[in-house]
Amino acid sequence: MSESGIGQSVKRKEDFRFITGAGRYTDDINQPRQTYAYFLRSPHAHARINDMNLDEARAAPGVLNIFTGEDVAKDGLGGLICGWTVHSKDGSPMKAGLHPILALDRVRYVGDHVAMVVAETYAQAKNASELIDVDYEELPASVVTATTTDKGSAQVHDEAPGNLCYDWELGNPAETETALKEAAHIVTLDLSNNRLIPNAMEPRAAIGDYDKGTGNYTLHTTSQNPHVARLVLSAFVGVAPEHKLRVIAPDVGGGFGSKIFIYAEETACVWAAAKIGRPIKWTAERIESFLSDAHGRDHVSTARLGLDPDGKFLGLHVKTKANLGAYLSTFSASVPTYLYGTLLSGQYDLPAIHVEVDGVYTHTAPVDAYRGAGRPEATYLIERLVETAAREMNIDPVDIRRKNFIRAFPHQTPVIMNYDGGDYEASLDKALELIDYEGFSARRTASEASGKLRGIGFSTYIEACGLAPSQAVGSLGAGVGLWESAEVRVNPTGNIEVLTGSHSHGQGHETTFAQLVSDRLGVPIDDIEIVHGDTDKVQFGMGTYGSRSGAVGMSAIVHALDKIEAKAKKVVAHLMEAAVEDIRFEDGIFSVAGTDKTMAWAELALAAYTAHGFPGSELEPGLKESAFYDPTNFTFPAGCHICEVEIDPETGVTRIVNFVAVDDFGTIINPMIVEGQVHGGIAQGIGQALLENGVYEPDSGQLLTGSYMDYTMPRADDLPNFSLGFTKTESPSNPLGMKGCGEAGAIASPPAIINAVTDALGVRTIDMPATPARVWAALQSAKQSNAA
Ligand code: MCN
Repeated sequence: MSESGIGQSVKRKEDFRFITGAGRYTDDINQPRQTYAYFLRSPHAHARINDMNLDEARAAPGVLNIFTGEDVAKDGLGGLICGWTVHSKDGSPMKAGLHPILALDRVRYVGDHVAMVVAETYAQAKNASELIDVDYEELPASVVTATTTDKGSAQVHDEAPGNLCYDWELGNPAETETALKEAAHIVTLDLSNNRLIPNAMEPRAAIGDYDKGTGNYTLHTTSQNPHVARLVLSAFVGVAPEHKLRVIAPDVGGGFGSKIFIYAEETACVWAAAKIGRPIKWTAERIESFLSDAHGRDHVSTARLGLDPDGKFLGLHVKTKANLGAYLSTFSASVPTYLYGTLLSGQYDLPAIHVEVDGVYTHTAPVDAYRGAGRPEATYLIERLVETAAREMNIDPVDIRRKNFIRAFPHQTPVIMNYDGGDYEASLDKALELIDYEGFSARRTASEASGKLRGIGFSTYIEACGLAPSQAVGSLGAGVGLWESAEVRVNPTGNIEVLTGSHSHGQGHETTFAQLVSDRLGVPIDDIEIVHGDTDKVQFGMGTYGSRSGAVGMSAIVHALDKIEAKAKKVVAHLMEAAVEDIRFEDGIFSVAGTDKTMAWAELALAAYTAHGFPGSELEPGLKESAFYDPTNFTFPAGCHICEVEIDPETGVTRIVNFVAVDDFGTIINPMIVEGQVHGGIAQGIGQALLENGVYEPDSGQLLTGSYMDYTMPRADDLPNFSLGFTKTESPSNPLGMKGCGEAGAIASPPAIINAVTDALGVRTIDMPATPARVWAALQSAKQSNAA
């Protein structure tokens, strides 16, 4: 096996530039004659704009122009779109109000874009914005997920009466009700899934540029999917024709979903650059990221799980209200529906499921995909129910899972997904061994002796990722198919450029993708360049989200490599005067079967380009192939996370003392990178379970957690050492047998943590984040009810 091939923990090629400060992020780029934009944002959650006086601001030093929603409308630009259409129970499409680039007559959340000031310097633009006199007429706001559809709540969009965007359902209501009626035991839980604010290290940024001579626009932006951004900006918003717009997403410092979406700021920068006749740069201040990056989660649910007397699951009913915020962001409609309801079967043979979701508008920032998107919400719900059922029925949480695991594949769930393979027992067994489950009661006794409460919690999760199968996603409402593309260019000197439609913003594609090519062609990893993130260089591609770049992006490369190898063999056969069927290729060397004739990779590459034709054959010169890959199914990573906590009853502080994660990601290309992905995901899961919470003041709609002083990001000392393990069942839906790993940690870990906390406290449930204050309060009320 090659030292840099598949399965090797190759150090990340990209890290040299990142750790030496040589990365080139959007904010590092400066254009000649560059100007700066500042966006004046709404201080109100809901207000009518009666008038806006720009005179004083326009006269301020350095100001070049100020744009408002009226200017955008005058140019005939469309609003921002949602690329996924969800239908209500009655078959009607979701109700989407206009999502203007700059506000027209109304603002709908604190942070909504009111005007764009362009000036010579950023400070001048910001100072001038303070001189804009906006006559706001404040209106009542509807902020709270649970009550926004109540009668009399303030309306967010006239088009969506009662703030209902859609009422969607999936599964079989009658079968589920019958199953629940027949159940010997029903567990009912009211659960909320807290609002999260993404917080990538690099805030969003954009530089719009326009070349008068050619009529070409260029947008540098912090995007996870530059081609999709170009498509939306050209076909839907109408900023520029697609072939006249180049979108470049250079190094991007993390996205976690929040940089999939097409936002107002980048749209405005590229549009206004033509008006100013100079490049316009904007970089978000951290407070702007808090206010206007699309947030994640924010569900309230009631769920009922019915079981027979032995603890076998019979039916599940879920009713969820999902907060979509003030406007539909690019993928928002799909998150609480097809990325959520379809995973509610978990790892279990659950005969009947019915899920109903109300997607609701509120006067808060838009809510969209954030690491995991939909699947963490589903996993949280089902894993909390399962653990609670085990406790209520006095069954060991491990046994109740074993009793209900799916064991035969393919398995058709009642909620669309067809699981193609897996071995849930294997990951559970390995996790139990790693956590030393048998030793838990002794550890609990030891904790008690030192005045601490110890608890253990499980999460046997499954997710669907490798978001792609175009036919499947199309039938569920996606506006575009989600395949991926690749082009492999072999240069005459034998080194290789791979152009991929995937986008790396922390996942290490420059390394793992090169490992794949190195493994296949026997070319050293340093002779392989992964090119991505520039619509002028790379063919149309769909970008990175839904843990798809391995399973889908790399599979496209495999298909292009198949074609490269086939063509190379033809060239070798011609040059060696042998039959193509007799050409062998191994470790970068071609040979002719039954002879000692060989040809090295570099010789072949040179010959492919320098040959003066291939007389007597129809071969074309050159060695460059491309492929578009569209898988037949999602991939289904699954595994078992177990968390052990120790709680100080005096302070309510929870410490994670043991965390085990055993995951099945099929074939693993780079174990070190995969472990890093799992670590990052668990860190975010711990953040959600114990620390992070996006909170709006319920009446005024002010974001109370708009900075790191109030929004508690997990830090190193909040995290334990993770103990990781892997099991392997190859995915049958892609040629590498890979399953995505990028979101698993964030999906699996929150219920394991909350199951551990509730176990330690002996309470039925506690809301995320389980902060010391909440834990302490839960203990006090448990004490009071015990005393009563
Ligand atoms: N990989 C592997 N073997 C596997 C699966 C993956 O070696 N069986 C490697 C891949 O080649 C890739 C990495 O692991 O280098 C992640 O692959 P994959 O699971 O396919 O996920 P994507 O590359 O599509 O990345 C998206 C995913 C998502 S959806 C979010 S959100 C997220 C995540 O990745 N955002 C991230 N991880 C992130 N990591 C960083 N640092 N920054 C983000 O914004």
